[in-house]
Amino acid sequence: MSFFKKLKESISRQTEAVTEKFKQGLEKTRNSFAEKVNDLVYRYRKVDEDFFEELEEILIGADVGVTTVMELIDELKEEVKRRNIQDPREVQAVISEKLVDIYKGDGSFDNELNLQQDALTVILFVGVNGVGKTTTIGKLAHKFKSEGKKVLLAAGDTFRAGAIEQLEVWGERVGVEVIKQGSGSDPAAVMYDAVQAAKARKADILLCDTAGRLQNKVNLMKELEKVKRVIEREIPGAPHEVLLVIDATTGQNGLSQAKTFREATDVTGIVLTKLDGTAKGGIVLAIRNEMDVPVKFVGLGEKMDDLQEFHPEQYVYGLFGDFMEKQED
Ligand SMILES: Nc1nc2c(ncn2[C@@H]2O[C@H](COP(=O)(O)OP(=O)(O)OP(=O)(O)O)[C@@H](O)[C@H]2O)c(=O)[nH]1
Ligand SMILES: [Mg+2]
Repeated sequence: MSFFKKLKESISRQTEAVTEKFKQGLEKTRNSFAEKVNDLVYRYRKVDEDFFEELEEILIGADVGVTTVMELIDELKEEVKRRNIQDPREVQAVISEKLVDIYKGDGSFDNELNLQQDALTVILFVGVNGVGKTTTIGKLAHKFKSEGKKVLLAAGDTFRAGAIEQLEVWGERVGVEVIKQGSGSDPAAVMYDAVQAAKARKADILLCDTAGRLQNKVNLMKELEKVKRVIEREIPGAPHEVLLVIDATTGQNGLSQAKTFREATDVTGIVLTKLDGTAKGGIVLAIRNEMDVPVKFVGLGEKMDDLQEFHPEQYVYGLFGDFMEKQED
């Protein structure tokens, strides 16, 4: 079976609406990155060094990350040799295939959330200011609620003016309760309250917001540790997920922030927001490869249902699907 057929088969496990979301959200990246690859494979007559050099530039330009690009190019060269590919247009399918492979790695990678059965699941959101933590919490609350789960939000950002109110707006919009204290109060105390409330109300999910900025980075990391300890003490094994939120539009910069966070706390997954706002959506692959933490969700817009579970096949199809359909004709 061709890779394209396999790709279509695996995305057909999700609804058309999901496929459409990925396609729309990836429009900017598709228009630059995928379009350039397409142009490249039609422009060249044979698969030579120049071809690979240009491809390398395109990939780096899409923020795939130098290390990942080198690896990808090496594997592509090997594959081209092995399959004796002469026609550059045939390389496009191999590129798509390798992008999925790189993401999936040895297959041990899991984008599913660690949800507790018949018990409270606590999810902590961390990340620098403005990346989309609060918005992601609102979107996820909506998703869980529409699945019939009882959701509670914890207003752990007591530092930034307006942060508590922003979470409350989401709480109202979605119809879930927000546990809060006054601005400037101790976030660890807010978390303590929130965990007690979640237990008392028999909630299924507690989503905890945190500050993205404090006086300095050391304080921020210390505060996160403290918040985490309080949750752990109240519920052994919690937080069940620590999701690091990264803004895709900040590219390689976001990646280095992510590394700082990973060093300070045990990050269990990444939420990559604002993919819709960047032409450099290759950052997904750089994160996967350089962080070794799965991207669990991607933000593909500002609306409530614009947060999607990340599927590498949907991603690659969203980028190259149209071009591949044309080639198949
Ligand atoms: N286009 C787009 N915008 C997004 C997405 N996710 C979040 N945003 C926007 O990003 C901006 C910042 O989002 P917040 O949720 O306030 O970010 P935050 O991390 O909580 O920021 P702080 O509270 O300051 O630390 C808002 O205007 C959101 O609407 C996304 O996936 N796509
Ligand atoms: Mg916030």
